[in-house]
Amino acid sequence: MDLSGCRTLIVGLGRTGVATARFCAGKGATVAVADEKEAFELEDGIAAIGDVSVELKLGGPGNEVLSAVDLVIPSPGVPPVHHLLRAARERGIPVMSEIELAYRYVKTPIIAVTGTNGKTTTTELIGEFFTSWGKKVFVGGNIGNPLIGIAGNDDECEYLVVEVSSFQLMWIDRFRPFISLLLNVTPDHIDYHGSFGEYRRAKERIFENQTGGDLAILNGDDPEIASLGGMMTADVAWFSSSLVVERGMFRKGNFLCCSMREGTEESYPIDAIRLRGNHNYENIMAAILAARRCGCPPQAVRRTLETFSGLPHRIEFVEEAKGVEFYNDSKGTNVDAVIRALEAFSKPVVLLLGGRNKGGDFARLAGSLKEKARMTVLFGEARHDIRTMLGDAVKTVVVETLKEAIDTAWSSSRPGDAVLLSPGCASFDEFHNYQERGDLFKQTVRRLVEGR
Ligand code: UMA
Repeated sequence: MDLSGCRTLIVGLGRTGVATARFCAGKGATVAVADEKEAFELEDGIAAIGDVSVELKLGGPGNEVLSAVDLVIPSPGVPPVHHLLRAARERGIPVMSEIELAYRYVKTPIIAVTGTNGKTTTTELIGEFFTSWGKKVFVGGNIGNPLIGIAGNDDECEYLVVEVSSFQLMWIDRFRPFISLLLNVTPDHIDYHGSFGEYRRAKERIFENQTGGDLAILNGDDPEIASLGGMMTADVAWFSSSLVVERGMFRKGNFLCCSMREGTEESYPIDAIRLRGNHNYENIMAAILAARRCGCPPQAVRRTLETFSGLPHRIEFVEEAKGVEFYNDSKGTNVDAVIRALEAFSKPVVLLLGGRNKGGDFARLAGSLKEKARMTVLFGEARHDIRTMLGDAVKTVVVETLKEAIDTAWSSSRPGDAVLLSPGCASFDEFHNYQERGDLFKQTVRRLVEGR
């Protein structure tokens, strides 16, 4: 693809927009960036653009900005119904996501991971397997460092391991990972996609350009994903925590077993794995399948599993005080993530839930709450809606902010409890992102504990 002289319009000046603008300008394109925010709200983005020649169209420009444009590149957070994207399609102007553009320039094989939950852990774990094997890898994508940042400079990498979101997959055309992983699909981002069906269809696009010799790694426990198996053009490997699978990985007692190579026994004892929880064993099996397909030796896999302790903001242990343990799962931004987090606990949980709802059905939590939670503390914009959806499933206290929720949880908890922030909602009502929310949780808990 030749961008030289191409008149590009990038929509959104966040991390993706900045990296894409710099890339396109470097390839000789004429670059404009549109954003609904004003300059004073975009200081970081404008500073990161630096001295690269970019025309800024800020404050929510109208469709006139499309008048001399050859290519539109939306940031992931820009919904498909956005007026600029609609108008571009009506005018026949190509719309392409950043991962599609990056794909046109990379030479290194791509391993792409998607799913509603677990994609960051799985992506990082695959990266760790390769590092332990002594390979040079790029690990990025939706994690925070966009793929476009390495595009054209990937000569030294042996693999590119990227987390991809439904938002990014919406706008692909030829994007073809040589290994694609779909971990699970449960309702999320309905506000963006319009329906669960559309969200699923976007996720499934990760396989659409794969051919024989490529590998699709699928969750055998998810009936909807399982039904995709017969439609794949790529080779298929399965992972399952409930079934024995012929080609893939499965859980047998205290072992994760691999049945990829006929006649060989390959298993990984769960006792030697640092990560905990069934959801993590699923992520691990999917990651092992990807790494082993590339030839990563079992010794490198085992070494990594013994030390890899997970990521910040994913069921992250924070502190223990007066017999109460505090866990930060700020990345748990949908109902299914909360259910998975609760599954990881055997002690009574005081659950902090709330923020900005993305269309989640919190009534689905009732069963898990009855089984696992002593009480819930609801906070943020969605607190009253969640209260209504939960009914009387569990004892509930409603407060306004996350800080108040932490105070309430601390004063209501008993020795032997776990206080868990797994909000099931986006953070944007109170914070810039889930990291900021998780950091505030950790700081506040540590202060409380110091002042005990
Ligand atoms: N904007 C508009 N109009 C809109 C929407 C947004 O102008 O209608 C502007 C905003 O004013 C802002 C910019 O677009 O200035 C933000 O763009 P963005 O929301 O796409 O954010 P980025 O900073 O580019 O971050 C994106 C991903 N964000 C989303 O998918 C919402 C980041 O994933 C990703 O790490 C980053 O690219 C690098 O690839 C975050 C995320 O929450 C972590 N992802 C979701 C998830 O994991 O569930 C999908």
